[in-house]
Amino acid sequence: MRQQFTSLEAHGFESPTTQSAFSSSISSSSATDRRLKALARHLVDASPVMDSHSQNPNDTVSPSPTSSAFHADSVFAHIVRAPEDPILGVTVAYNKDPSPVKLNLGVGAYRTEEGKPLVLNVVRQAEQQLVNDRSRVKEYLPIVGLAEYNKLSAKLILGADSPAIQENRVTTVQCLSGTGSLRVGGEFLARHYHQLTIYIPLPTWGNHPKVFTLAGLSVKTYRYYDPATRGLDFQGLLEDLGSAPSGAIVLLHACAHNPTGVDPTIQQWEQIRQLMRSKALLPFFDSAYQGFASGSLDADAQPVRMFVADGGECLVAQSYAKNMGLYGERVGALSIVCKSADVASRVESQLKLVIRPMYSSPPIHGASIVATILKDRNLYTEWTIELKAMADRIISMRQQLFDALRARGTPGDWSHIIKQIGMFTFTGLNSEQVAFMTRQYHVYMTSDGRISMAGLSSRTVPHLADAIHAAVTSFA
Ligand code: PLA
Repeated sequence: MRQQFTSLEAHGFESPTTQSAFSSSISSSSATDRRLKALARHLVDASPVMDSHSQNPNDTVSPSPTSSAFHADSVFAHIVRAPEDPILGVTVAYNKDPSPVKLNLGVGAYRTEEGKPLVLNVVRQAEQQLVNDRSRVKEYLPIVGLAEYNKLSAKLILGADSPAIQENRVTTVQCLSGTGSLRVGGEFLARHYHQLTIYIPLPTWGNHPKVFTLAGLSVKTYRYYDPATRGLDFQGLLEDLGSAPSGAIVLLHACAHNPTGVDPTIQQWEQIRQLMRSKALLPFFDSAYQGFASGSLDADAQPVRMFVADGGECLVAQSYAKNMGLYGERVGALSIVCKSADVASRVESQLKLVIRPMYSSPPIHGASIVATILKDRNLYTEWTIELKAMADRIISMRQQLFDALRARGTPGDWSHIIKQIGMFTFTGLNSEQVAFMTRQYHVYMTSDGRISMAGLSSRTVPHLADAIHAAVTSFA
């Protein structure tokens, strides 16, 4: 299988040469060595976009505390400027733009029809309850987080009637949102699992390769998206997973694949499951959008539940950033489904050794909000209604953008906008067209052509459609 790294490179990941040279040079080293080497390479690779400390021959200003001469003997003088993050850097650029028509469709953050961030009503209610409860204190949580939250989170993703939960063979630890859950899971696997290769879809969320490389795993890709059909490359996926070494870890997006918005059908998931189990590939689900794909928490958890129902083992990283709008609270969970309660409890004891030196224990506030909502029947029901409303608004944005492009007679088939699932549309626009849209129309999005539909509103759809139309007709 040929590895394809182009899109990973676009996300600031390493080139194929450095990747393979790196992989072979570290194949025999320990997990700690791997991590240190990965870190070293990561830092060296950061391309020097612009060295602010470089000597400028035209600089006529005399040395001052901010001039280069003054800094020449800094112990950090050799440090090169790192590039901005490919996703979060879009917001940095957006914030600097004074244009009144600017539009941020980079990061996947939900906005209302008025273009404002949304705090869910249920979250406000839960916070009020927490504030009113004078018995609540701010003591440290245990290393694994809030016990009640962990139980409820496992139930949410695996289902209330999950045999794995009833048999006590799931260990769940509260982590720092989805990213932290992936990182803790990655580090645990690097220390204790016999296969150090993780296969991630091509393309995938730009942070995946970085998280897993720094956790000490070797990252490889499997084919996922076919630009020609703008759909799933199912054959390619089966071939690549079919030729992966037995026991390899496979990262799967539970639903609403980022950035493509393309998910396997349930029948395809079943085939993936059979193939993976027959080769003992270890599933690591990233569930960052439960409820955002279909509007139903249960429907979106279906792929994960299929893998748990067969009695096999898997890992699941959950995030409440999007589905509860708790982005900045950093609330997530890592669950590891094991074969027995005994194994699960030993796994948990080792997870604690991963977490303690990393951040000791997780924060209390966000997890308390989630637990308050999940355990209260009324709040829970209200949450599902608010969640469905967010999912529906995103779906209506898809239709409106599609209609607007149709109305403009924009060349091309834009039906993928209404077919794709979740927060993002993978438009197919190239980096040149994206740069043009940002320059001329102040539309901010990632250079791979992904737009966050959740950042769009009825008011801004015409502006985006104008920008896309101009980009497509100017750069065929
Ligand atoms: N996994 C996937 C697939 C994601 O898309 C994201 C977030 C995460 C995990 C991590 O989210 P969390 O740590 O906040 O829970 N992706 C966003 C934001 C929404 C980002 O890049 O950090 C995105 O715009 O792609």
